[in-house]
Amino acid sequence: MSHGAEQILAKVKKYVSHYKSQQEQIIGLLRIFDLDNDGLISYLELVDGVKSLGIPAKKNDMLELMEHMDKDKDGFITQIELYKAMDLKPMHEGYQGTSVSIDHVLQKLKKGAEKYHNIGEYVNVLF
Ligand SMILES: [Ca+2]
Ligand SMILES: [Ca+2]
Repeated sequence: MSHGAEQILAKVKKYVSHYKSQQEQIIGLLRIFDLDNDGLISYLELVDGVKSLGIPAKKNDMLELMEHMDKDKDGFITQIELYKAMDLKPMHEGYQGTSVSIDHVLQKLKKGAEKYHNIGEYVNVLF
């Protein structure tokens, strides 16, 4: 990324850095940028958002920033792409993954336990 595009991104990051959680930062960004509320940030929304924050930006830098943020090049910045661009980890992904897998394991344990006659036999299967 060019220096200009990096500067714009750094200023956007700084603008939301007062939010406590990463999720709030992303929601804050969507409030600024996602003007039509479809959950995606288009190039025009990105340009308008940067303007509305009073960040001076050249067209080339904006195009480069869009290129950088729109990882799959579909013309829109999704929330996941936003997390990546802001160097944030999508917490909900990891969180859901963990809770789902624990549930899954518990379910498996319950189902499995019925099949075996004693705990020793069951533990042998598990480990
Ligand atoms: Ca939008
Ligand atoms: Ca995209």
